[in-house]
Amino acid sequence: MTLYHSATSPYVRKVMVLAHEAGLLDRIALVPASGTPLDPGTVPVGANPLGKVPVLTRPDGGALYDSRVICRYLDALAGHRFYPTGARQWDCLTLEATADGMLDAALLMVYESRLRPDAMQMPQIVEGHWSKIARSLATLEERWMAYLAGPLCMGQIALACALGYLDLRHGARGWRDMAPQLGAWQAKMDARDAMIATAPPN
Ligand SMILES: N[C@@H](CCC(=O)N[C@@H](CS)C(=O)NCC(=O)O)C(=O)O
Repeated sequence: MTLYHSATSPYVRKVMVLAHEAGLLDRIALVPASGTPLDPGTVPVGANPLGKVPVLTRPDGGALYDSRVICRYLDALAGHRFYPTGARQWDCLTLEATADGMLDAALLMVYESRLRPDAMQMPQIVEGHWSKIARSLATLEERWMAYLAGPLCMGQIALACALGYLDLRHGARGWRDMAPQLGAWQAKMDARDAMIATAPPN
């Protein structure tokens, strides 16, 4: 399999952390790729018309995107270990959706400030995106700590990657002050080999 990869993409990181945890790394070749909404750059748009990474091409030639689909595929290859069934199933999927939504908002904040010329900046949009993240942090802190204390699942991996991306791009916002229990959970996640091996460059 070939994974179109960017070392700073938190969506790629989700895939890489899962591949580490599932023992699938030696089956995946990495190809650097990156783009923005203004220019798909080196992202293979023939494989993913949305022009985003990650993209995974399979041995039979079919391409998979986005990160949630790729992670489901890798989990199936690994024997269905990271998406629980039974009572935890819907919580895991909701947690992954929450983490991905936080990531979407965090990435759009970056695009707003980096891609829009100064004269077209609209701080309200950036703050609106941050509100989504802040509400998610509050909800996770209030209601999700018991779930997060349970066995590792893809929702937890996605959340750890989302919080890592907040540190990378929005560290000045001080998310740990808003969610100290989550901060302690993240510290444990960050100590895992898979998280250390996939930490984004500064
Ligand atoms: N929902 C997608 C989001 C992927 C995504 O936004 N990737 C960013 C890199 S972090 C990208 O390639 N952006 C280019 C663009 O938006 O055109 C997923 O989960 O894979």
